[in-house]
Amino acid sequence: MSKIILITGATSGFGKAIAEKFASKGWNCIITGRRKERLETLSKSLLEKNKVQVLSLNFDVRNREDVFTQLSNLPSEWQQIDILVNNAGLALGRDNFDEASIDDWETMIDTNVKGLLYVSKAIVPYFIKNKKGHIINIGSTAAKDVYPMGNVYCATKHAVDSISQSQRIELLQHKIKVTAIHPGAAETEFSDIRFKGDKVKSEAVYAGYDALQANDIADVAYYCATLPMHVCINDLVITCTAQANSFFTHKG
Ligand code: NDP
Ligand code: 8X3
Repeated sequence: MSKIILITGATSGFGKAIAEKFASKGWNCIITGRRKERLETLSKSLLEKNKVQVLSLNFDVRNREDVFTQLSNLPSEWQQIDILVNNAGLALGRDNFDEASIDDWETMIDTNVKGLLYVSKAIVPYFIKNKKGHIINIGSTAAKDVYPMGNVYCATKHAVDSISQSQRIELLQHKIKVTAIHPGAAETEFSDIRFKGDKVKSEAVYAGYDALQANDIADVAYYCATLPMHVCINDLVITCTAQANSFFTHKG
């Protein structure tokens, strides 16, 4: 029987690449995001290319009621879910603490932390009932280092790191694996969103070196997801070769 993966934020970047990777290996995919048209396009392409089943769910992870309405009563054939990838997330702004926008802070906290908690809480009951499951949380190098003008984005990713650790401790009794993948700078729509469409700023982030690509993260997620039952990658930091950590990237 085909395995099932649910990916939040599958309309772009890592989430889309993860859906494409797993579908190419025959996994049935539950894809989610706010942009309905993109979900429909991705769903069509996954079906055409891979002959897998796709369930497309359109919701905002910040909306607690919608998360539980959409996820708590999955059609029975989708309830044997194997993997949850908590990927939906964003950075907004790169400003000093005194100048940063409180609205941006709230959006990051609501999406990266509370959204991840809501989705996990809605899916874990299936894992417990099925006596199997694997949560893959997408953190960041910003979960490991705090960099200047990263304030609340870094805080949300530190929260993802600590939530991953506590999920691992508390869900172990149910045979649920928890993996946190912490990527460094990767060329997706991330910086376009962070800099609110300012192309000069977003393109500068990836200039002068070979940044990670979304497919690199999809490959790593697939590796983590397909290890034997008795093996779990708990915490994994991945950067492009040119990047040592949040502070040091060798350009040129
Ligand atoms: P993208 O902007 O390309 O993709 C972000 C995805 O998150 C989109 O599919 C978007 O879907 C979804 N999303 C954002 N907000 C919400 C929301 N409120 N509800 C539902 N879905 C939402 O960025 P990446 O692929 O790069 O980012 C994916 C994850 O990886 C994020 O958690 C990010 O913090 C993390 N990360 C990114 C790095 C990078 O350098 N790119 C490095 C380290 C970590 P939609 O807008 O349709 O809802
Ligand atoms: C995204 C990578 O360096 O912008 O999490 O924090 S970084």
